[in-house]
Amino acid sequence: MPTIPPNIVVLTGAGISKESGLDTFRDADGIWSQVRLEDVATPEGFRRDPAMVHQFYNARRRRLAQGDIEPNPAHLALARLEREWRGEVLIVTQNIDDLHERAGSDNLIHMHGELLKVRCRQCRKPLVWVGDLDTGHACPDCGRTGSLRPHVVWFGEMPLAMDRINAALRHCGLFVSVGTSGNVYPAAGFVAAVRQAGRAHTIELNLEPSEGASLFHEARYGKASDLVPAFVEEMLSRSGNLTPGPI
Ligand code: BV8
Repeated sequence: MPTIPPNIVVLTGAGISKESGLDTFRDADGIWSQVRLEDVATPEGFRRDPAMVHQFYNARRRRLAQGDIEPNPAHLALARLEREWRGEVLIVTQNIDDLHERAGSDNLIHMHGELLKVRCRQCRKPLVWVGDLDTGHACPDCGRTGSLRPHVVWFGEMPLAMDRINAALRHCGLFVSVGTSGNVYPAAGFVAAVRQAGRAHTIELNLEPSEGASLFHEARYGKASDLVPAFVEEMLSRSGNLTPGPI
């Protein structure tokens, strides 16, 4: 009876995009050391000063569009794992950049939304938007002016596709966390949910121990662009006898 390879869920955070040139949030030079979360990543902040919030996301959209921002070997390795693994590989990313897509990943959920999309608060439809956004723009669908906002999940808002994510966590045989500090819920609670389901091996690949490090069966510390390609190579080289367990 051939071993059925387990389904894999990979949670990624800002750390996987750091070596592509994008800032993380909580590193010493991170985004939250430059602006207050309450001012730019909450509905209250947007209501208080929409122009400031648009400026914050416009700057990040412009940065992402710059030629030096490319998927790094970690993004590329996860896309390879999705292509070559015989079970399902689902990436759940907290990131709003498009580097997983540009690396070739298809089975991907942006649980905190996407920087290159906006949505109308009236007709709620997400729209691709690559340039600057401001309060003077009208919704291309309903025509209302000033009703467009970044298609991003702010603090106090429900992350996207949670039913699909929770089902995948319950049924996976391997949960991998890459480049996240484990500070933001519900993503930070995923490893506990997987452990509670009692089926999966869990591994953390990060620059340093996350807040939830003690909950993982296994951990490797270093740069994502080193750790992730090596991990994927090991997984694919042992694809014949796959059981969730120490890699
Ligand atoms: C919600 C917006 C409920 C987009 C973001 C308990 C349960 C549920 C909720 C809560 C709870 N406790 C508190 C809450 C509320 C809150 C929360 O978690 N607060 C925290 C601060 C305590 N959560 C929420 O509000 C969430 N919503 O729960 O809704 C609800 C229920 C019903 C109805 C309505 C609502 C929404 C959370 C989403 C908020 N939006 N971003 C944007 O602007 O980008 S969160 C923000 O943090 C980003 O999305 C980011 O991805 C995320 C997590 O950060 P990380 O990705 O981990 O980045 P960080 O910098 O922290 O860490 C980077 C790591 O990488 C580090 O460990 C570093 O060492 C490592 N690293 C660095 N370089 C490398 C590296 N690793 C490898 N290689 C390298 N080279």
